[in-house]
Amino acid sequence: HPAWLPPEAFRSLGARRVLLHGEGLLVDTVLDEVSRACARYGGLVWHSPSWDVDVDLVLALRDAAELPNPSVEAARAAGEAALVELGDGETLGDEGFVLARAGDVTVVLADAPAGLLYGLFHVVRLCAAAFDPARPPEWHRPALRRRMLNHWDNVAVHPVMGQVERGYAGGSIFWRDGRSRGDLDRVREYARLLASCGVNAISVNNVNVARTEALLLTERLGDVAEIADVLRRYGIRVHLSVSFAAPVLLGGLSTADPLDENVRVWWAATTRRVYERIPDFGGYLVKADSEGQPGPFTYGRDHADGANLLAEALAPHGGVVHWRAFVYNHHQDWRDRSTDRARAAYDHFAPLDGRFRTNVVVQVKFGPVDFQTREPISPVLAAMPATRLAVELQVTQEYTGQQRHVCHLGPWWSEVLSFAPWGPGGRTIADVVTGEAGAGGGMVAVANVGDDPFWTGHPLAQANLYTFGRLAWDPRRDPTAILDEWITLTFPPSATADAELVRRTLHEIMDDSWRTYERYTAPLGVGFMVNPGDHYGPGVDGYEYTRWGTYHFADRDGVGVDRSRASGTGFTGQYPPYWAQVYESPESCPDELLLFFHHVPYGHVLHSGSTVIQHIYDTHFAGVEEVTAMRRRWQRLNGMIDPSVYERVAERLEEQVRCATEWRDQINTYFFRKSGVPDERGRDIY
Ligand code: BDP
Repeated sequence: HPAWLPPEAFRSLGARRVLLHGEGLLVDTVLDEVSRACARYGGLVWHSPSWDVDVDLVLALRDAAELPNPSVEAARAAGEAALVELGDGETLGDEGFVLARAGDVTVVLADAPAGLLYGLFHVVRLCAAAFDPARPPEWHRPALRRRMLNHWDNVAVHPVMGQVERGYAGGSIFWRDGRSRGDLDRVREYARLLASCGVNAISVNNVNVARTEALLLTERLGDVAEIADVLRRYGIRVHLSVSFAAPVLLGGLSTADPLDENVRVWWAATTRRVYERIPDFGGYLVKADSEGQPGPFTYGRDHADGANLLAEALAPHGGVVHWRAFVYNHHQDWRDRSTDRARAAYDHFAPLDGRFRTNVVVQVKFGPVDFQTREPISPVLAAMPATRLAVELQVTQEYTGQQRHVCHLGPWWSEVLSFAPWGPGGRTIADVVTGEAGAGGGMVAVANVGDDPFWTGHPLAQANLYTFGRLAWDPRRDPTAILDEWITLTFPPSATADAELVRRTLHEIMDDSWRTYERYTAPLGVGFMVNPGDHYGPGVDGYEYTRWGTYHFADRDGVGVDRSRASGTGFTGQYPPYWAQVYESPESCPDELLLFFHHVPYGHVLHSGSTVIQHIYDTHFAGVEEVTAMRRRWQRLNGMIDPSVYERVAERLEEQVRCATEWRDQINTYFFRKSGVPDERGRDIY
């Protein structure tokens, strides 16, 4: 299964003499990794030897016993000194490590085994640079404690959604026919990939919990425990999506009311049994009162009551509940312009700030609507300073090309994370999720992996998974630098490849691919315009007269959703004053979000100087040209990389060109027919 971390990525490490010092499950994992690399490339590895050995790399726990080995002790002392110098009073924590040079030796020191594992993967990423005598010391520690993926995997195939809801990479790697697949090798490989980019938590079943999935909490807990045993070896904890109605569904109670004593007792007992089987179980993930899932509203309770019920059951065991803020009315009347789906999460959750227990993390989609290619940042993230908030991203490309299109999402996520909701120069979303502003709750993303031979359908979509992990480790990192790491790890130099050409070509194709995707799809932040149901390809009026609350309001005069306070839904008022004001008027609203916030005439002049209608035409023509260039560039790599990867990407680029052309033509024609305004440049619009 081609992925980053092929054996060749370990070439530099595998040729060394390595000493590993410490005990524990994750230390054994490190030993296993290093041994395999050394067996392949001729290096040697010692685990806590009692005699003196000559080494190039030391990976050691700081509190491991002293060794009768002067060069190792010297390396350890150098690592300690570097730590004092760099650490500035900070500690390495459970997952951090320091990397330093001592004479001819590179040393990685950590306080806990997970730190050694992350340190090992860091050495792999650095390749030969890890052994550069001039390399200054460095230390690393994740900015976020929990870096989590949510799998929307159904245990059995769902009649409409298939096995993996919004999955574009085949079936589940965990489940088949209502049971665990039993193929734990694949899960182990996956865990390894995730650990190498820093992910340390996964929920293994869909947030839409049908009865078969609900059973994982009780009858089928053994299946979950098996998966947990594998993930644990790579420092990953397992979490479960649970049904709020579980006491009724599974426990035979007549109610799931969060304030009912029997319900509380049921959750406490059920949760205790989970921890008996899985002592390091992470916790629950809940989608409640949303798109048909049960929730506290049924009993006249609010979402703090609901979340606190589960949090109370988890607290004695150190577990957390991730409670999703994706709550809205999906039976809206499209004729009623006074309601606005964008307002829903804030309206439901902001008033509850301060009422959630400390082991509740409110998990907020990055935008107010639903994972669109472009949306403003959810105002909920700035409205709940006393609540632990996690931002939820979507690695699976539901609205961004479904892993048939190249769409590298790193730059988009970085924009989300660096957004300053209280105004430029102020605290950012990265600060909110790390806890530097507010209570801090982490980063979560919907996974994009399945049992496809390339893991993610489109081999280049693996970069999104890798990038998510690395941004969750450090939300302030440059996404292009992360992409560069992924390229180097995935396509290490080989006899047949010009590594530099491969690298350059992939950057040319991927760096700007999210913006390219934006150019040929729904314009200026208006969103949707996708085919209803499967959400793939253009569906210009697909959602316009439906109950889902996602409209563009295009008519003969103009397009866009008026969300201003002055004349619209008032959504702009959910932002802190700076952005409330910027978004309020079409004059100050950024171009890329104009149609999200305003209904404007087609002749409205953007900050770019173009009119809305001409912008639509220009970007749609440009988008298709860019995709055609991607396809041409990819052809350069024929013969240089794994032929199966080459072919798969080539085939998907064909589809991307086809689909982008369809988008261009339908969007351009739609707006031409609505507006009657011809393209200034006289290109073909039908
Ligand atoms: C929407 C998806 C739907 C998910 C929902 C969610 O279309 O399949 O169940 O998000 O986040 O985008 O729960």
